[in-house]
Order: sequence, then structure tokens, then C-alpha cells
Amino acid sequence: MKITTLTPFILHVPVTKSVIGDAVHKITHWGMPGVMIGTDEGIVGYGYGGTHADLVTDRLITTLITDVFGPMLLGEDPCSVQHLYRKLLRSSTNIWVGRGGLLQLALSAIDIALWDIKAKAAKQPLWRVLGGSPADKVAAYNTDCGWLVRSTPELVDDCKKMVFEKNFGAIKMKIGKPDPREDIRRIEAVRRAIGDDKRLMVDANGKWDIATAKQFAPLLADYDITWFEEPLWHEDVAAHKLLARRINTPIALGELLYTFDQFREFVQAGAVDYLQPDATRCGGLTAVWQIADLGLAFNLPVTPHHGDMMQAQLHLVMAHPACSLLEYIPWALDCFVDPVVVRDGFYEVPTAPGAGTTLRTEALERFNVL
Ligand code: 0YR
Ligand code: MG
Repeated sequence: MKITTLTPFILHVPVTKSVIGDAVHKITHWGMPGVMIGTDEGIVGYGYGGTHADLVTDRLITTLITDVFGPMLLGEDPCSVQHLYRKLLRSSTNIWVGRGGLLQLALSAIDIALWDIKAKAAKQPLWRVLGGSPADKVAAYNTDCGWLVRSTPELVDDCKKMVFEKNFGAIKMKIGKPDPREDIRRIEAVRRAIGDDKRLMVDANGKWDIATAKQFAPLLADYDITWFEEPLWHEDVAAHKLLARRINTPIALGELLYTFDQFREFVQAGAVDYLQPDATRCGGLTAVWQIADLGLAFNLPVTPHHGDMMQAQLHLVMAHPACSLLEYIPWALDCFVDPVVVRDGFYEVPTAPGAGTTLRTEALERFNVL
């Protein structure tokens, strides 16, 4: 099989409510700049990034896909995914002006599309190609109830709905209010509302500094918090290491890391407990698998970030022994031919061939802003 075409798209999909927000981002749309990779056998692979729907940078990403990486891919066998990932990653252009940022988002979208082709060519859902089994159930935790922009009563209502009506066994809420004491009060309110049996995570999206964390992070232990996510600036290995030594709540991070190498630095330093690679940012499923191997080697659970809206990563989580939990945010579900389904807190097993990334024609017509 040979790669014959690369057709870019940019979807801007409205989020669940009119606006959502965490400690640093407020968004109205989820962005999916990506590519359909066509082949001489008629199989088409779909891959995309996850952005905050900024059209200028989304256009840069699709240009990098088609104009920088495109020529390196045309005529190649799309099933040689590992080979092609390495070829692009170690290309002179990527070494010189990439290894992160927009080029890594472009490379990630391509890698996801290639895995989609590989699984479609095998006429199997990707989890089977990767050696997974339906026996390994994947739990979902819901983030789409814990937004920082909601008042405390709204937050509590949304969280109760997720655990008692929708039966999620785990939810995540955002922290990072100007006064951290308000964060603690909100955590207390949510914990009281959902009871002791549900898992609760908190996520500061990198907002706190080490002084704030020293003062307030120890208080999290009172509320049985599964992990404290992105407590500090994303790249600061030393600060996370310091914090990890002072608190009993496990630290989770990785959604904004671009490379395997960055994950290795955190792991080597003992600065992280849960690894959260995002296939749309860190180099696609190829890189997430490598990072999950790293986690396995150091006895760290790996819980991918939602960036691809669960579709492709579910397959990997089913197959990799370091993974059993995957973030759930349903914004883009309507875009997919086979959207993931969560029932009673667990993902159902995808059965369609491919990586689950095939887009509905209607979604391409309705949301494409390229
Ligand atoms: C909003 N998940 C996150 C949303 C989410 C962000 O910007 O995308 O909060 O990515 O931190 O863990
Ligand atoms: Mg997060």
C-alpha cells in the first residue's frame, strides 16, 4: 500500500455548555486540526490534534502536516507506522525547528492517521492489532463537570449528576481560584456531595507556584484525592520533585509535554506518579505507547489526557498493561462515525476496524473552518 494524498481539515466544535474554563484557559470551541491520509488501496486514515480552536495556529498545524511532512510521506507504505514516525521525528527539519510545539502536533495527527490505516487494512479495531483484549476493561473518569468557571452550587450539581445519574466512578475538578482557600472549600463541597466511595481528582492546570503548593497541597489529603494534576509550571521538573517529597497526594502530569524525553526527565527525578501523555501532542499513539512502556518500567500508572477525545487512545489503553483509566470529555462525540460509549463508568469495546477516528461527512461539512 502507498500513501497518495493528504487532505487537511480543521474542525471547530462547540463545547458542552457555552463556555468552559480551568485555571488558565477559557474556551467555547474545541479545535481539531488534522488530516485524512489517502492510499492507493482506497483506505483513508483520520488523525487530528486537540486545540483551543485558534484558527491562525490551527492553520499553521495543517500547513506543517501537508507542506512539511507531506512530501516525506507520499509514496511510503502507511503500515510502516513505527518507521515513518521515526523518519519524521528525526527529519532534519524537525530536529532544527521542531521537537515540540506545532510540528509535534502535526506529527501526532499524522501518526494517529497511520495507525487508523494500519488497523483498517487489518480489518480489525486497533486494540486487536495492538494485542489488547475486551477482558481488560477501561474505566472512564469524567472531567466535564468540574470546571472552574462554575459557581460552587453549579459545580456540586454537575458533579452529583455525573456520579449518581451517569454512574461515573471517578470525576475530576479544576482548582486554581485567586484564593486557594476557595479551592479547598469547593473540594470539600464536592467530596461531601459525592460521598466517600467515588474517586475525585483535582487539576490546577499548572497555575500554582511552589509556595502556594507547600501551603495548600497537604490539605488535599483530607479529601482522599486520587491525584493532584499539573500543580506547577509544566516543564519544571525540580519544583515537582520538591513537591512530590512533601505531600502524600500523588502527582499527575504530562498533557502538555511534547516528547518522550520530557517524560523521562520527570520519571527519573521521581517528580511524577501518574503519567498523562496526550496522543495529539506528544507524538501520536507511537509515542504514547513508548511513554506507557516507560511508566510500566517504573511502576507508574499511565492515564492518557483526553486530547483526542478518547477515540484513538481507548484502543491503546485497552492494550497496554500500564493503562486502565482514560479521561472522558464528550465534546466531539458527534463528529465520529463510531463515537466511544461509556456505560456505568466503563468504556464499551469498540468493534469497527480502525482507530475510531473516522469522521462523519456531516461533521466535516458542518464544523470544518479551513
Ligand atoms: C480546557 N484536562 C485538562 C481543557 C483539559 C483542559 O482547556 O482542555 O482543562 O485539557 O486539563 O485534564
Ligand atoms: Mg489536565
